[in-house]
Amino acid sequence: MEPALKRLVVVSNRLPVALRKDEDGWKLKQGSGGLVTAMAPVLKNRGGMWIGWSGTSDSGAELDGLMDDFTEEAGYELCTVPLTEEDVDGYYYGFSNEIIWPLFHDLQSRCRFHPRYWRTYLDVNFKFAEVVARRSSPEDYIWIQDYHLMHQAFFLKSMGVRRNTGFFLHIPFPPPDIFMKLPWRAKLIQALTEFDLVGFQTVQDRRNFVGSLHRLMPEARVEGRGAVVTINMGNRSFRAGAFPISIDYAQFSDMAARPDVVQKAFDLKEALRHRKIILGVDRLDYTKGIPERIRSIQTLLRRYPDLKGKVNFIQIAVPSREEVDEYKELRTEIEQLVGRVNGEYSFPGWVPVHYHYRSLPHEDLVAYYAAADVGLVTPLRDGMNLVAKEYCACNNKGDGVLVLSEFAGAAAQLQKHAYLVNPYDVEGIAKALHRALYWPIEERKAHMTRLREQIRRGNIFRWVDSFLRAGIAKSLDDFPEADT
Ligand code: GDG
Repeated sequence: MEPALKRLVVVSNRLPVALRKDEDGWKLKQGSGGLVTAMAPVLKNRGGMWIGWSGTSDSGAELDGLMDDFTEEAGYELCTVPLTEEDVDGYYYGFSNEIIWPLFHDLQSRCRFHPRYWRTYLDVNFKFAEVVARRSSPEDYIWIQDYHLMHQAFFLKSMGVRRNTGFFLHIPFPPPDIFMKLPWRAKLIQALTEFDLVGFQTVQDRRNFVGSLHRLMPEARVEGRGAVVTINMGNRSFRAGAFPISIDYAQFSDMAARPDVVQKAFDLKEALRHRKIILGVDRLDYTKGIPERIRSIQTLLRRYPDLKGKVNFIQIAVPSREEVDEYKELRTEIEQLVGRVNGEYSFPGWVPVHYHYRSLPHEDLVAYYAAADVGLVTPLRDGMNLVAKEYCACNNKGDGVLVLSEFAGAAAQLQKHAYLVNPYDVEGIAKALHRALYWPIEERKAHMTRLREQIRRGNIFRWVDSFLRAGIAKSLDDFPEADT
């Protein structure tokens, strides 16, 4: 008989806290992302644990004390995996961000396939697995997050440690022709088959994974249909499924309705003289399609002179991986493009593009979402894209339009009621924007209402629940199908 699940152990590259050192010493703050919000209640109820890197190579009694205080307050334990600077360089900046990140986003020309990165990736995955083995017990459910830790089940098994393991990939899984470029493709795909459950954002990602699996491990047989399938490897089997991640809908929608946030949104509109607002919000990353988006705004103003002086495009770009050259170059490219469009079209009293290179406080971000007439979300490729869902959740008036890249995972779910565009097609985006800005209010409301309802139902709590159910269910009959 299988043991009953006692605790949930979440494993991710980073712990769900931010550490900062000032003149008085270390400070620790709980992270505020959707993942933390969704996991925290489950971890608390089950008395679980989160294992990850603290974000610093420093250690000592002061940091341990802060972690203990956190455990007491949050109701679940934090457990640090100590990493050296070399580890972080090869495993995080190297293998994860210079190989897997671009390759899995179909941008293989940006990959640097250094063998050293691969070796460090394995070493660090081994270090994580040692901590997981030591700090968990056989009844625990081990939920591993994302591409940094794809070898966890493999190493646990090689140590002879039996655990029920689930893995969720937050980024896309590429088509087989792209995956095959990876020099370590066979080892990596085999490592993924060692998990008991492998979760993807979309059915297409799962299909891509199965496609590569068939090429590299021809003995694999897929059984079943629907959101979760069983993959039989001859001597053992595992499950693979699509679990589209989401947001804490109520938290966003309620915040957008708060009087102080409504006031902030109004002040923003007032400052822009109640012109139409098109909004883009992204981490500054080359997968997000920001330069193409700015070019589409340039095309919009060139093609449709009626919009001059009547519309503003606001781009919020959150600094990310700033020490990496490619990200520095991207920042320069974006700033030059913004300068070019503003140089070409501004006149006294109107600057078309407003560009913020910083992270906004949560309330301010929600006010921007609430004020925007169009949410413009055009990644070249994206696992899901939470911004698309957050924009809709904050649009309490229900009259906004979501213009969404067909290559975002979110498009698989939201395609019926979002305006889908090809992020490389700047003229197509310009046309979509022009239409969106002139769309009759009844139609906008009809589509936005459906989008909001869909996101409200398929929220982050449902995501956690459906993944855990699939992970813990003994057979697929015990598992109600996820909404894809
Ligand atoms: C990865 C996958 C997948 C943005 N600006 C500010 C701010 N944000 C927050 C947003 C949103 C988050 O950052 C970005 O999430 P995305 O999903 O859009 O993108 P990634 O960071 O690339 O996430 C992605 C996701 O994992 C989850 O599985 O959807 O495909 O790439 O939540 O709100 N937050 C604050 N100020 C800002 O200025 N406070």
